Amino acid sequence: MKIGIACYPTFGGSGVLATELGKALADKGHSVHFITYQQPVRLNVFNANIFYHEVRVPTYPLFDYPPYELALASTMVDAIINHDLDLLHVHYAIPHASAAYMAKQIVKSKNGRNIPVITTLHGTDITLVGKDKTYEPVVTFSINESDIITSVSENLKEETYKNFPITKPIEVITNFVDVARFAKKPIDAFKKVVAPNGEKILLHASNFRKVKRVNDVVKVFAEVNKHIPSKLMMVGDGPERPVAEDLARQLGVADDVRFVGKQDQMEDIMNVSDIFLLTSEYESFGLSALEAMAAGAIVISTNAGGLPEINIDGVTGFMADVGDVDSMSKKAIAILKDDATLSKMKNQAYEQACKFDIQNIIPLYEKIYSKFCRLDCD
Ligand code: GMT
Repeated sequence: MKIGIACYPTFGGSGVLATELGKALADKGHSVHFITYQQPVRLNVFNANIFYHEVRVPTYPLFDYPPYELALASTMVDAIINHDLDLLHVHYAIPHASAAYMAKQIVKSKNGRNIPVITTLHGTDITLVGKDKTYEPVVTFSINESDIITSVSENLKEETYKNFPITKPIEVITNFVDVARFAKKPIDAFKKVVAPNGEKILLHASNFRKVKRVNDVVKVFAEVNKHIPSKLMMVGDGPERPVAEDLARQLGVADDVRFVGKQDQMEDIMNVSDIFLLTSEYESFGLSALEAMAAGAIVISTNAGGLPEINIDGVTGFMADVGDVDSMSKKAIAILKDDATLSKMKNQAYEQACKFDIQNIIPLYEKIYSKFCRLDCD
């Protein structure tokens, strides 16, 4: 089939997921057309089935706010008509679902075709930004106008019904991970650079926004570090990074914490890590935690949102209430002192990740797409 994918091109989970989905579909022979303002970060391969349509937003002195959504809708129309797309799959409702609605109406008026729109809800488009009164009417309308709505976890589906008057069914298709990519042998030389004396390695990766509570990550680590020779890798960037760096200095652990910024080779970093820390106030799913599990790290997380759907307390890691730094620290210290149980739980984390392997999830999207297969589509 010929599939248009609109997403954010950044390191955020929704963009990563959309890009990995597009790459996998292209590998299976579908033509995939990415429509976004920048080459997606995970679109790092050449594949003859992948096309990229850049959304350019011309500026004008009158525009304090250049109208990205209009440029996006126009680029969608161009891709749909000139590449004869079968459907449009948009990731993260804002502004992709409303732009898709506009594109659908324009295509209908131009050539009478009713292009199917699939909207995948990812998290903050519902739980944070979407329910803000400023956006809510447009978000509700455009979700309801989508031909199919999917969400990445059961929890997000519930949150959507709770916060928006959605009149259609929402299908849960969970996020996925390419286990074959993440489950590699750790690179010893890399491990030596991070932990030269065989220290345990803790890891956090995110966009360092408030919702991630990165200060809790640093606090947990500072406690662990008092009892266990250890290092903390902080991957990613965002508004809370300077605060977390300050806190690491205040707590006297700055020498054992590395803020390494945005990284492409997440699998290599995750492979050498023992514990992935995710202290978020909310996660619809927690894709980074799933990737860490596929790489063989256990997860210590909060029990917020959809995290209990992937992290099984006492099996693949541990969970605690949001803000319960004490409990997360104690669990981390206990498991890092017990190599046999740590190794067993790492295997269990890997097994759990396998249930979310890309090979199991892509066919679920293909099944949805096939509902819109035209006579000549393959
Ligand atoms: O806010 C973020 O963490 C980024 C955001 C995104 O859309 O880029 O992530 C959301 O979508 C991811 C992929 O589906 C989920 O794994 C994250 O849990 C979700 N983030 C939140 O719900 C906070």
